[in-house]
Amino acid sequence: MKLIGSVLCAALVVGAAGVAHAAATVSINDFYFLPAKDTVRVGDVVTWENDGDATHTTTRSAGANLWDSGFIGPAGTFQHQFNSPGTFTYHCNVHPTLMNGTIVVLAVTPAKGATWSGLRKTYSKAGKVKVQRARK
Ligand SMILES: [Cu+2]
Repeated sequence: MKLIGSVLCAALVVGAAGVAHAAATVSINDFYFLPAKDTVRVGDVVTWENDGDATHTTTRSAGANLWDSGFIGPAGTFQHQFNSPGTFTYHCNVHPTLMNGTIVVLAVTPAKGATWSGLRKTYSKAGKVKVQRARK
C-alpha cells in the first residue's frame, strides 16, 4: 500500500511548482493509534496500517472531513487524503472508548523563495488538491 501512496503522490505533483505532498503512516495497534496525534500538511495522504491482531477501524463520524475505513483486519491498510486544514479527531468503531486519535492538518506554505501570488491552488472533482504556478 505504500507503493500506491507513492504513485498517488507522483500523480499529484505533476505540474506543481516545488510543492509536493508527503505521506504519513499511523500504526494501528491493540488497542491504540501510534502516534495518537499526528501533524501533516494539506494534500498529504495518511495511511493507517493495522499492526495488531484484532480488527479495527479508523473512523471520523462527526464534524468536517468525515472518513470511515470499515473493518481493517491484521496487516490491512486504509488511506485518506487531507485537502483542508484543521484538527480532526477520530476513533476505532470496534473499540471507541479505547482507541482515539487526532490528525492535525496544517495549511500548505510556499517553498522558500516562492510566494503565494505565484502559486495557484485548485481542486479536482475528486477533491484532490493541486498547487501549480499561476499563469501570467
Ligand atoms: Cu480497534
